[in-house]
Amino acid sequence: MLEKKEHQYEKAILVGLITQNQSEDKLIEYMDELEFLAFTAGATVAKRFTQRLTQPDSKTFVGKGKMEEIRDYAKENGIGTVIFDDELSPSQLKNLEREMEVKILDRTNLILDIFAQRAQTSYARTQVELAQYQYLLPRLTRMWTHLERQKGGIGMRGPGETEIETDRRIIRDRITLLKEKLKVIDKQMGTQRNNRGKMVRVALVGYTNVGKSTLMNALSKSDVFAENKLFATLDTTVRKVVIGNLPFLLTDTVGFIRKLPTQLVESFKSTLDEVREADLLIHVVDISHESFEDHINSVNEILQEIDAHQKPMIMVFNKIDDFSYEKKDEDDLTPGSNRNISLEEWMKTWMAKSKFPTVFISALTKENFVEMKKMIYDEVHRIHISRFPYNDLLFEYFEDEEEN
Ligand SMILES: Nc1nc2c(ncn2[C@@H]2O[C@H](COP(=O)(O)OP(=O)(O)OP(=O)(O)O)[C@@H](O)[C@H]2O)c(=O)[nH]1
Ligand SMILES: [Mg+2]
Repeated sequence: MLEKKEHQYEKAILVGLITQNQSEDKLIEYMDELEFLAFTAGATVAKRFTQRLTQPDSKTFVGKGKMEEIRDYAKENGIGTVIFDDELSPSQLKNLEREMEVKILDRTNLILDIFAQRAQTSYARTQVELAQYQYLLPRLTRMWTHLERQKGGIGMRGPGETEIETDRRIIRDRITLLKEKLKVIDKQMGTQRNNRGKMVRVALVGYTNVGKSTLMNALSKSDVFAENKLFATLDTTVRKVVIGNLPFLLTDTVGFIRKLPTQLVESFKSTLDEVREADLLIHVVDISHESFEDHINSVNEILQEIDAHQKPMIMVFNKIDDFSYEKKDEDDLTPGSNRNISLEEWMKTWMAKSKFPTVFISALTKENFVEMKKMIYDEVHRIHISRFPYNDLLFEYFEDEEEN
């Protein structure tokens, strides 16, 4: 395996398109996210290239002139990695590698690489490896002939690097094997979940980096890994939490992202089963992020994809301590942005709009925790008594001394 030393970041160029379906504002936002992904994977961004096209070029994604401009810039500045903000087709990837003679990555590849770096347990590693092979299979023709694979780094970890001569058959066999291995683990996990009995199960869901693990730690007084990078959590943690005297199980799991590679959704089936089988979802949102409403939509889309969109839900808007507001002058005629809306206005809007109980908190300073806990208690209690109708009198809500 190629080890990358800590703090040894590789220099990269980002490339994105302004198209009919993707405005300039959106592109900037997506490129910011791509840069964060690149940083998480271990790259620093030297320059961004953008181009206005009706649609991506079928051969080279960007136009020929733009491609040459990027190639020359990379050459002059000794940059070996170019990252495209979309999934490239196998032929686009092949053409770009041939023409540009640098390592070409796309969004999917980058996310897969982060997952590969972060996978801790053999279970997570198996799931990621399967997703990587599935990504690799249709792209095998590119094979890294002119690109010495010794270069290593992002996108070169995992299956691709072991043997250059790997052929489709070997990969197919490997995929079959991994699928069988996962089936066995899935079964074990299923049994484990069944053994947890009938306790109400609550799952934290949300976009990556919104504060799910931080909230999990705060609620369960446990110590789940949280940090300011994307996909800090890949494995699922389940903790017993008690509010008042009502116990339930709380699950923290992988965060979602716009355009989550389908290979990953498929491979992480069992991880996502935790969400699918939960009785209640706590949808955590980072309200300090300018695109938080897009994030909500992406999460809802993925919930729909895994058939978990009809569950009871609580909306938790997190990071209110970090919310920034830019008041706009009344005679300023430029169009407003999310930043020109105050927290109070957002609260009013979302309280009115949301079909679900909604609360605004800070997992860091624990602001509004009492309110949030009461909300969770009420929902869990409702589910609990529907399951154990005779048990109702056993439970009562009281506030935790610590929080007051
Ligand atoms: N200012 C502020 N920062 C927060 C709050 N909650 C979490 N954070 C920070 O946000 C970052 C991400 O937090 P995590 O808990 O790792 O987020 P996550 O949703 O579990 O992220 P993934 O596992 O990567 O999907 C960390 O740097 C946290 O310290 C909050 O209420 N306020
Ligand atoms: Mg996490």
